[in-house]
Amino acid sequence: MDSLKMLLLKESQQHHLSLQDASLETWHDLLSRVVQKKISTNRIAKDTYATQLFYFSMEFLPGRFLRNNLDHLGWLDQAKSFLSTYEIDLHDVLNTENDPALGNGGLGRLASCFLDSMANKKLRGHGMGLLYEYGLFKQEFLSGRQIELPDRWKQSSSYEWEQKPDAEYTVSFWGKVHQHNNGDRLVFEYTDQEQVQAKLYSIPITGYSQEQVNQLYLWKACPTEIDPSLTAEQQLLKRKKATEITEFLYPDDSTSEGMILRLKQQYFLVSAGAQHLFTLAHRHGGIRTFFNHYLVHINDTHPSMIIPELMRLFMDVEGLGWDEAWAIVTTSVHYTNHTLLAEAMEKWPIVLFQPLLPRIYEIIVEINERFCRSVWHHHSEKRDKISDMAIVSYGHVHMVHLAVIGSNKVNGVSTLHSHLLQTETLVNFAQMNPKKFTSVTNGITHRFWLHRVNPALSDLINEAIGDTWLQDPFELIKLADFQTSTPFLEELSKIKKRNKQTLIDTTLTFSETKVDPGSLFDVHCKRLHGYKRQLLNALHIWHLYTELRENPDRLPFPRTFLFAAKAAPGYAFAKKVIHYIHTIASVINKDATIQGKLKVIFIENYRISLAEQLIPAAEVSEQISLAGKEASGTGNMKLMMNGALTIGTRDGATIEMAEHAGEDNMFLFGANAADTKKPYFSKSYYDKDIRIKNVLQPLVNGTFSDNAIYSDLYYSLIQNNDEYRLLQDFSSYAQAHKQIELLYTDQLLWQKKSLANIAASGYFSSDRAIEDYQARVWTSI
Ligand code: 26V
Repeated sequence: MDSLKMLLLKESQQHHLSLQDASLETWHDLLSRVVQKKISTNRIAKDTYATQLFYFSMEFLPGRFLRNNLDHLGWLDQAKSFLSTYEIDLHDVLNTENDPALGNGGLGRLASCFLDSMANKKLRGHGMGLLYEYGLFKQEFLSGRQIELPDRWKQSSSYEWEQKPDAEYTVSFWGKVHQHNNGDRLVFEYTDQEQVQAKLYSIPITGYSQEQVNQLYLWKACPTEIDPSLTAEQQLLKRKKATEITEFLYPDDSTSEGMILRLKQQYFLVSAGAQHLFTLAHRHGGIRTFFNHYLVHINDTHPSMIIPELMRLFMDVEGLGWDEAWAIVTTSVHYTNHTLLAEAMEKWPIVLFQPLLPRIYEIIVEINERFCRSVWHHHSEKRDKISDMAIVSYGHVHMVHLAVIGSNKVNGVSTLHSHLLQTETLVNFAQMNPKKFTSVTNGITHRFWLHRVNPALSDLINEAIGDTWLQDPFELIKLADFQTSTPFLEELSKIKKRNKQTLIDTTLTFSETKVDPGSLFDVHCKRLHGYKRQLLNALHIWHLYTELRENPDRLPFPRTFLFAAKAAPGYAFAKKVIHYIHTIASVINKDATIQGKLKVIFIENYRISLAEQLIPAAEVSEQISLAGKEASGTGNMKLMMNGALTIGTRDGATIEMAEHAGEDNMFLFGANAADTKKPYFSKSYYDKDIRIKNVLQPLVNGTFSDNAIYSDLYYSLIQNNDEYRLLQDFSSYAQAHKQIELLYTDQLLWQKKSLANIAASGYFSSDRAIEDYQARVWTSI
């Protein structure tokens, strides 16, 4: 077998590259190409006809590829040593790779963690998404304000996406549907349609064994063939209308044009994907046995039009009757819900939907009518609920209802979230068909989020319990035996210190603020959203600051609060919170009277490669959403796995983390989900707690600026009755922080609790989540 060195030399000769003066990017390209070739030869050898799962998602956040693949091929050490003969550091080469930021947050990263676990568990499971030209925006701060810059992630160093020339499909929008009888079957014809070409790209997803190489399939929208009858201007317009479909992730949908573009994206993904599955089905035994060969999973409601699109293909193209088509679709499709927030429940105005997707709309109307009729006849107890459960009602198409009605299984992503889904949000559906609903608590790939991002900790674990945990994360529980071993706990502490220093040297060097590596690192990293309550953290920091101004000795050690978060471009409140955090940071960080006891840093441009640095350095993990709002959270698991102690509410998967690690190894506080149903009057908390008054007054009394720059934050909390109940939890949050401070002075006990968290984190591996999906949802693979 050729060594990596031989392959690199061969490849460089073929491309006439001189390795002596190759740039880091050139090295990256070269390594990528060799790795790709190696993986594709493995792939050909392993193809089988077993059932395949297609995981449809608008988001994927795979992180950088090259490092993962070198590791999986067992080539990391060879690469390091070969490059060092040219005085090149492999790290520098790997760092040139841009993150494919084809996602927004937890939803996208979950999809990528699942792909990793499926490949490692040798399941045939592929991703199906869109190849966005621009990733999620690049965030910069200008005078404390977020500005959004385009993320041209493909333009510089990137991993090569392979185009599949035999997979091209036409996706059609608008136009008129004409149907007529041709003998015994209906024939559909369309006129005046706008057509777009879908081209397929893919990247292999590997696991350690190399026995199963899966694919992340991404579609790119291109114009169909040039029509010579069009003027140059018309051709340009045609090109724009096609390419804009896969230009951006989540284009602004505050206008009708924006909504149409979103709908086009969603339909484009499912139509191209479904046509591809039909092509594969025809190759492998025909479409009538579709469900023996293919499973479709929809990641949230964005791809739920796969249901009417499959119906269209089965009926209009293949000539199946409704009942047979419906039976196949509702056997093959499964749906995961990822949020209960009303604002994220997708619904589209019929006036936009119907003209854009006329045939899909017809099919949805038929699904809806059949569903409503069956409720009327078979669930008479729900007759008065029909309009609330309908897909088409109140002038809108309700995508959650479509997804539920057309899926075989529906699941939430934590025990609490699934419970709320079944007892509140989707209660009528769950009562009618309880067996359809299940729960699968999310998970994260421990190979990436522990072994890869925290190699020192991974080595320590290997020394202690061997390396079988890499394939069986439940093995991590064996670490609990080391809770009484002082040398082990001291080693754990040293690793955390080194990770903190690395973060300081790599990421925080760009900050003007000097951070003490001996300070307690408290990390709040996730999307910026009202319900995630970054503002609660910030208000508490201001409270801590006022205490320190009175008595800097109140804290025996310094604390550093680190934030990293992107706000949706149109979300004014979230952007204001970013600005507020910058403002308090600038006051606190330069105030000499507090003797450096407190530092606040907002790190720019949160993304996977930053999370890789930040999470291993965290000592405290902020999981402080309003109970009942965070469906699961996955950052909570990543931080736990890296030994951070959680300060958190009883929300999402944090509840289950406490069950596994023990409540006394966490700092739980605040109202629970049931409490949040009780009446609430924020002003009463303001009136009775002087600390709250003291932190809120500066928002409006000119402390930070002459104009009322933060009055909107103030009004949201007082006049608008504090939708996310920050004031209700302020006191218990402050109390939990006091407990953190107390515990941190006993380093051995701190490390013991940290180890308890790492040991209990195996349950939160996506390997376990995938096993649960196999047992409860995808029972045929
Ligand atoms: C909804 C919308 C609606 C309008 C604008 C753009 C947009 C983008 C994404 C979404 C779906 C949000 C769903 C989501 O990301 N949920 C998160 O899923 C994670 C994985 O299950 C979970 O850990 C988080 O708790 C949950 O917030």
